[in-house]
This record gives sequence, C-alpha cells and structure tokens, in this order.
Amino acid sequence: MPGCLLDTLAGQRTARRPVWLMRQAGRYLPEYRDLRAQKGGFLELVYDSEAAAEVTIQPIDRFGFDGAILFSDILIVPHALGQDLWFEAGEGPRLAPPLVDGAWEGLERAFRHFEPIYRTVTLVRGRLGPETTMLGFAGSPWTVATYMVAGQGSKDQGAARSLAYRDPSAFASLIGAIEAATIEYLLGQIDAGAEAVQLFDSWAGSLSPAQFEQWVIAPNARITAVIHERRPGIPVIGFPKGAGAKLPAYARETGVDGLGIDETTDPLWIDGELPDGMPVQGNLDPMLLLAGGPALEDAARGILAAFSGRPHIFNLGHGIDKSTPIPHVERLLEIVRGEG
Ligand code: 1CP
Repeated sequence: MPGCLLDTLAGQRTARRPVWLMRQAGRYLPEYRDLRAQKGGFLELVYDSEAAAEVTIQPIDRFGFDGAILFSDILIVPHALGQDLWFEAGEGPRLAPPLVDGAWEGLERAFRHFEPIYRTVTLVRGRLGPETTMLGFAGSPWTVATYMVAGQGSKDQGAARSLAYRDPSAFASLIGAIEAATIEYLLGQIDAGAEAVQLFDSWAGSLSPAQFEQWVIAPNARITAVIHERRPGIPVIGFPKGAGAKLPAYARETGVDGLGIDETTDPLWIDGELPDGMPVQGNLDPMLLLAGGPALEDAARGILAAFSGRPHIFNLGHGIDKSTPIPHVERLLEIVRGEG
C-alpha cells in the first residue's frame, strides 16, 4: 500500500497533507551530530551504507515524515565522473581538478562510488514501513556543473556561466556527461528501492531565460523522459530553485510529475499558473522554521490554504537551517497534520 506522498505525486488529494523537509537528516539533529563525530566526516558517513541508512531514518523515527530522503549528496556524481571530492571543514565541498574549460574527458571514471549509495537505499527501504516513501535524488546537470567547473561552491556561479557562453559546445559536452551519469545513478537508486526521485537544481535561478531553457529545462526534460520510459510509474520531482517566473515553463516542458518551489515564490501566484491537478511541493521559508512563533504558524496555514485545491506535499522552500530548534519542527508538524 503506497503512502500518501506517492498518492499525492500520482495526482490525488489525500485526507492528510504529506510532509517532509529538505535536509531533514543533518546537523540540527543531535543524533546526526553524534554519528558524524563517530565516523569522522560527512563523506565517511555517506559511503558507509549502514551509517547513511541510520542517518536517513533518524528524522523518520523522530518525526514520522512521509518521505525518507536518501542521505547522500549531489556531488557523488562528479566523484563518479572522476573528480577528487572532499569537504573542507567549515567551508564546503572541493572538487579537483576544476574543469575551467569543461574538459571532463580525461578524468578516470569511478562509477563504483554509486554502489554504497544503492546499498543505503536498499537498507532504508527494508526498514521503513509501507506508509513512508523512499526518496532518491540527484543534482540537476546545471547545478552539478557549477561545482565541477569552479571546483567548489560559488556565489554567482560565474565560472560555469562564463564557460557556457565562451565555449557552448564544451559546456554541452560536460552537461551531457553529467546527464548520462545522473540517469544511470537514478535508475540504480530506483532498482535499489527508491520509489520517487527528486532533481535538485539549486542554482537554476542564476541563468538568463535562454540559458535556462538550454541548461535547466532541456537536460531535466531528457532525464525525466528516460526515467518515465525505463521505470514507468516512478515519479520525478523537479526543484528548480530560484526559477521564479520561469517555473510554469519548467513545469510544462520538463514533464516532471511534481514541482518543488522555493520560498520566494508566491503560492497563490504559482497555483494560478500551473495546470489543474499538477502536484506541487513546498514552500515554507526555512528562516520561518528557525524563527518559530506566530509568523511560522500563519505562514504554514497560508501555504496549506493556497494549495488546498491541488495535490500538495508540504516542504520547505530550501534546506532546513542547522540551528533550527526541534520544537519548531514539532509545532509545524502539528499544524500540517491538522492537530493544532
Ligand atoms: O555534516 C555536514 O557538515 C555536511 C553538510 C551536508 C549535508 C547534511 C552536505 C555538504 N550535504 C548534506 C546532505 C545532502 N545534500 C542531502 C541529503 C539529506 C537531506 O536532504 O536530508 C541532499 C539532498 C543534499 C543536496 C545538496 N548538496 C544540494 C542541493 C540542495 C541544496 O541544499 O541546495 C547542494 C547544492 C549540495 C552541495 C553541498 N553539499 C554539502 C554542502 C555544504 C553543499 C553546499 C555547498 C555550497 O555552499 O555551495
């Protein structure tokens, strides 16, 4: 029996609104911090399937979310494509060599890095009750490319944006390589037990409209089409963060089954723009969850009301902040579940 999250993605309006939170596994949970300290680091945790399965399930045990998002990272695909990957304490990810000219062909592929991730999915699926949906994920090619080209995170994604203008064919080749690896990776997650997958395009908002068509919509449409063709019935959630006015085109043209929306999007506006019955996911500001109090409660109720006429998965507009107090999460869940 599928849970209400899968029913919602199939276009049904369920009695209770399904809810999960982006980055629901992570540093705001003391049980995560303990395990991370024991294992020595983030990547050590990700590649240890037993530990990653435990971290994936921690927020389900504590809060009973309707979806369990695989504990991993979007940068596993660059690692598998042959870049070195590590995390600098207090700074963030580093990838070497940076692909300033987009030349990925010389890298030595290491698709074996996908194997422990698949094992995590299988372990988690085996331990979840049928009411909880196992969510796989990957980064979208554009967002993954921004890290591969710069060799790290960046404020304006300038290195990738300028390469895409300077040498569009080299950039298209890099996007194509990421796309192919992402398809293989998502199919592998599905075969291991993922029941839906999300494409995170965290930097979709940094592109001009024409570039958005080329580097966001087109690759996501191709990935979604292959998943639909080869694993029929597995829904794809697209999350083009920052897409704003380009969201309706993204929803129409990619073929995704559900649309993730960030906190800068007005729920009433997007509800009016999307086709009737299209499932949406979002979009509470993570800073409201951090702040708590009446502002949080009013905003949560406003989102529930705005999306009461279509299938809706309650979520944040972006990842939960690491300083979020746990009682605020508990209060939010009471509101979403109609208990308070
Ligand atoms: O413990 C730690 O210090 C590590 C922090 C951390 C965590 C918990 C990183 C490093 N990644 C993750 C897990 C993660 N990342 C998940 C799974 C768990 C969950 O959602 O509960 C997911 C889905 C991601 C996705 C991810 N990684 C994105 C897309 C979503 C988003 O937040 O925009 C991005 C951009 C990354 C890259 C990344 N990984 C980690 C960091 C700190 C970053 C961002 C780097 C930057 O500042 O650009």
